[in-house]
Amino acid sequence: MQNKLVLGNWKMNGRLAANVALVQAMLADPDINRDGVGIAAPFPYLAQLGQLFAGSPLAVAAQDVSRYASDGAFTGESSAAMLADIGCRYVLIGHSERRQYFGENDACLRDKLQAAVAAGLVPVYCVGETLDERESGRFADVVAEQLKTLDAIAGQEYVVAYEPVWAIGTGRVASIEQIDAAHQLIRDRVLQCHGASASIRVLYGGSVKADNADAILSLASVGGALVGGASLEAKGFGKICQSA
Ligand code: G2H
Repeated sequence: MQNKLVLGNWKMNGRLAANVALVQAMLADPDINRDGVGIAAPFPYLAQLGQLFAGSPLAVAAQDVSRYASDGAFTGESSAAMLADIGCRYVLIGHSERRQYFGENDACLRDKLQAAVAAGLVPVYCVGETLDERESGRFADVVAEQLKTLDAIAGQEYVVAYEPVWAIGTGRVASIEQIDAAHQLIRDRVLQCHGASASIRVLYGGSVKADNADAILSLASVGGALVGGASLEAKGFGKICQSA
C-alpha cells in the first residue's frame, strides 16, 4: 500500500514572519514533520521554506511554473530549473484557479508538465469539474479531457489531484461516494492511457478539513490530499496529516 501524500497549498497567503511561526509549529508536530507531507508556497517564500525545512523530510512545492523551459527573455517567469535549483520537489500544475483566472489551457499545461519533469520536479496535475459540468452530467467527459494532457509526460513520475471546482474554498465537500467514484474513474483512465507502469496516485482537494479528513483519506482510491485553507494553521493541518 502506497503511503498517502498530504500537500498544503498556501495559495496567495504568507509573510516572512508569519511563515516562520507557522512552520515552527509544523516542525514541532510529528504528524506533519515526516515523509509524505509538503507545502506549496508562493514564489517569494519558496527559498525561505527550503531553509526552514532544512534537516526535515518536509517537501517544498511550487504553485505554478513557467511553460518556458530555457532561460531567457521571459519577464516575470520562474522556470522549472529555477524551482529545482532552490530545492522544490513538487509543482502544482493546472489548479482550477490558474485555469479560471489566468486562462491556462491544455497547450500551456502540456508545456508546463514537460518543463517540470525535464527539470526533475514531480508535477501535481489538478483536474476537476465545475458545478454546471457536474449537474449537466458532463463530469466524466470533462475530467477525461483534462487527463489527456498527461499524455505529454506518459511514463514519467507525476501525481494527479482531483479537485471539484464547486468544493474549493466553499466549505462544500464532495460526498465520500462522489470522491470514490471520481478517483476510480481517474485511476482507470490513467491506467487505460498510460499502462500499468503509470503513476496512479490521486490526491483529493476541496475543503479538506480536520473533521472530514479521516473519512476521505481512508478511501483506498484516495492517495492523499491537497489542502488549501486548512494548511494555514498547524493544529488542523496536523490532524489531517495524522489521518493520512
Ligand atoms: C483546493 C484546495 C487546495 P481548499 O483549491 O488546492 O483549497 O482546501 O481551501 O478548498
